[in-house]
Amino acid sequence: MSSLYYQYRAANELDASDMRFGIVVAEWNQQITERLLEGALNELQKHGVKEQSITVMHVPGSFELIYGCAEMARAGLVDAIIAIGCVIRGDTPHFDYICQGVTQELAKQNSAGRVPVIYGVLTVNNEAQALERCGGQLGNKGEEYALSAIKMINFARELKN
Ligand code: DLZ
Repeated sequence: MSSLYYQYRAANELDASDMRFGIVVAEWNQQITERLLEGALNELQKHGVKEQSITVMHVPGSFELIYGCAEMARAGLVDAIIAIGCVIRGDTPHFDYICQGVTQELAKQNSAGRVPVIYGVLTVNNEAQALERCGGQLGNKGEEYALSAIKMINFARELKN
């Protein structure tokens, strides 16, 4: 097996005590995004992340996650970024433009390879679907975002070692 083989680790084996995280949170649909943030913070704490190693910044809406994450990466202070937003379908095509814009631009930031950006944007048809995903029947997706961020930092570190 190659020495570059990425080692799979179960969630309970992930130690993130020396990792730094940036979290950019959209204020639109705050009743959802703040719960996702809470889920992410709880999960990071479970894996030993120090409070001072987490930078949380807010932007007005999901569209501004693009600039927020790009600037967070440029600042060079974190090992991974979690973008948290919630876009709820409305009566106009706005939903599609925001979702496409954010998804494509965050994808580009990932392929630029500066730091991994975790896509924590719920794109849902209604508020009920969002509530199910931020602490309801389907759990809190914020926890998954945090785990993905830890795993991506490990991925980058293993490539460098
Ligand atoms: C304008 C708008 C609308 C209609 N819906 C949402 C939404 O469901 N979720 C979200 O995060 N942001 C929404 N926004 C705001 C845009 O993301 C953005 O903040 C504005 O278009 C200003 O650039």
